[in-house]
Amino acid sequence: TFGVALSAQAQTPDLSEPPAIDGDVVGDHGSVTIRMGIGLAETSPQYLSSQYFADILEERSEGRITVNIFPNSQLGDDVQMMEMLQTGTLDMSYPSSSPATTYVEELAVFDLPFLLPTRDAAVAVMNSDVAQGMLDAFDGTGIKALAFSENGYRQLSNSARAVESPEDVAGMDVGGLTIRTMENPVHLSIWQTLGANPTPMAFGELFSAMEQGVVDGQENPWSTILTSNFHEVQDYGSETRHVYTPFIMMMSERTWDRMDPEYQELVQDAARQSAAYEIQLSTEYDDWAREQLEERGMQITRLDDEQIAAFQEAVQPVYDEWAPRIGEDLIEQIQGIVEESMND
Ligand code: TF8
Repeated sequence: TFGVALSAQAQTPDLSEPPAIDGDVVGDHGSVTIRMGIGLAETSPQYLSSQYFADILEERSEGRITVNIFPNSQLGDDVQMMEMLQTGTLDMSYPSSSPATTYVEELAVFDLPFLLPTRDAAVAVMNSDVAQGMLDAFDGTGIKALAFSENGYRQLSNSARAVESPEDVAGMDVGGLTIRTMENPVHLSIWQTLGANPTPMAFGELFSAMEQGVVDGQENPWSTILTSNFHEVQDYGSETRHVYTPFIMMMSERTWDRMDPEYQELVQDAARQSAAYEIQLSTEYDDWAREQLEERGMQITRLDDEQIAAFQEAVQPVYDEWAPRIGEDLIEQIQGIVEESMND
């Protein structure tokens, strides 16, 4: 049918080739096989950059280090896979920062709505010492956090109605939209504040929950909505850009500790390089994925500055509630980095 033919077509935009693999071949410290579980599909920037990560390790170890990638949440969702890293039953994963706040609370700063207005600002924050401090803060949790990349700007989708205002979310007479959120209290607070009925749920269960009408909608970047085929069960999208979510490349501390220091250095290096490539791919995907979704029949509402400002104002209580808990100093530091990047 037409639908199938269309989705079999261009599943990725005209993407940048991965940068050439440079750096010396490392010494022989034995064979290592790394099992890496990720949430998203084979067409996602998350998967494509993980493949690049695998290629770097393979080439620079002359085939001694192998990375096997398990996509589509087949080994578990973000929360479960992080627990598997802790127990050593999984070597690597690539969760969003939001469910990782149970390990490093400061990461919740990224969950504050409308904090990172541009991708350049977001990248500046992720490259900062403050962010490196958050990765280092995983020490002792059983998880070695290697690098930040991006999930991206989150957008609202649903099956009930076009949304252009907080009032449309709350639904006045008809009742609030039932929105699946990540397992993260700030996100819960955002959607409660907007008058929705938020339900935290594992990402892997989301498609069928939407298909069966258990929830009306969800929020994720356009690339994730497209590569997860959510348009098949979601008629409406709104370009809210309400939260920028990083991804974090992570390794089990047990796996890390078993590796020779030279291998560790290579893994850290490859993580940084593939994370940078992931951000590039994700950026390239963003507008393209929105267009693809429109072509596949999703009705997408663009919001002008005034409409965005209405959402921003409506979620102010989220700041009032969470800023003291996340830390005013930390938020100010982040805002400083944002301002600096905007002045560049
Ligand atoms: C979510 C996140 C996910 C990812 C990934 C699937 O909505 O945005 O897209 O963390 O693991 O749960």
